Amino acid sequence: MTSFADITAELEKQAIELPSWAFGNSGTRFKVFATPGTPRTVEEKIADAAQVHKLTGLAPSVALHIPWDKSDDYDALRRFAEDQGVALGTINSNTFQDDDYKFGALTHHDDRIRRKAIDHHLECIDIMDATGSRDLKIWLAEGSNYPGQNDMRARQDRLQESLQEIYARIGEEQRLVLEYKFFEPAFYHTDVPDWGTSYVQVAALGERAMVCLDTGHHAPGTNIEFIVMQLLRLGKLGSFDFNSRFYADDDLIVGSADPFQLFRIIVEVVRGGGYGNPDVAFMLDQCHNIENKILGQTRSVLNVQEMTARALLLDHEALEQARQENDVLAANAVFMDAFYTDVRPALADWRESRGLPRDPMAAFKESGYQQKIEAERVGGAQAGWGA
Ligand code: PSV
Ligand code: MN
Repeated sequence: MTSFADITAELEKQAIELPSWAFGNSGTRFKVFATPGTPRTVEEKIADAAQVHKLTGLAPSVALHIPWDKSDDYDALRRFAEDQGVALGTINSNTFQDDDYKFGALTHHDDRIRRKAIDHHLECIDIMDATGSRDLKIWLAEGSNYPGQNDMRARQDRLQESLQEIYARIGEEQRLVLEYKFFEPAFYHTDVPDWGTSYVQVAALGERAMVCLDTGHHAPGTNIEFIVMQLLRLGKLGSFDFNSRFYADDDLIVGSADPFQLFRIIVEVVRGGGYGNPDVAFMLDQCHNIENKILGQTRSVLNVQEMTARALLLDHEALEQARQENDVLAANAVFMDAFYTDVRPALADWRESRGLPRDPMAAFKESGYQQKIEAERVGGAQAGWGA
């Protein structure tokens, strides 16, 4: 049996990157609700993200989205983040909010538009050089809505050409990470719909090109942990965008819709050597449309930590024995025992021993930080999608 004492050293290795956009206003195509205290600037987003790290010790870096988080001085932004106790992380490109990209960006048949999209990515790499970021994350909103609308094959070829040019500019210590999503905003076909397409595209680039797995980007019922296993086996799982879904790309708090799925995913991460491995970045990609954003992010990183602790507690010896004996129910029981272990009291002790609050959610409410930002952040335009 593995005990909690056996896994404390492993827990120290956990680092979860927060998305700057989780702190801005978000919503659906029906309504974006404004909230008092919402950041107006990238600095305010970073300050809020730093609170989550202060409360949990789990979130030492913040991902930026360009142009949402554009700055005149990325060196200064980097120092600002460091002063807050966090680092700047992944740079996310954005080719989904410019009119030019209505019919595609990196796959577009019009060379002018494709050039513009490639240049946007080169600019993102310049930003990475200044912020010290390692990863360029590319998610493409391109595809088509109607059968016959596009030559899907030609678009794959143009995508590879575009990615080659971007990859050629990636530094020795940097990586290109390609995210897939099976639908939305395109409804008939998406140019990078699945892990296989992402894998094929990045494998043709080289070692520093990897796949990003966003947990919300699969059809209902998909065995995501199988994909995790396969990508780790191939050495191509670069990062996770964690979130939860009930129906589509809901971007709800990770571990809220299906905690058991999160457990199964993390078991495969640990099994495949992806845990505590800097090559496999744990990130959140979430929105907090109706709940408090700082608390939403705090809950999220705690959920990931709780499932990680349970996955680390899995009794591999007993599991292996049951497997060797083809004892299906015993193997499943060992698996479920780990999943049902309540690690919350032990994690509260773990936090206390590191000078962190036992209950980070309560500590935030008592800190007065929310009241402070609501009083201070008056006027200006609140950050949100497109801002
Ligand atoms: C697309 O749905 C996505 O998951 C990509 O990662 C984007 O960058 C992000 O959401 C924007 O929230
Ligand atoms: Mn994502």
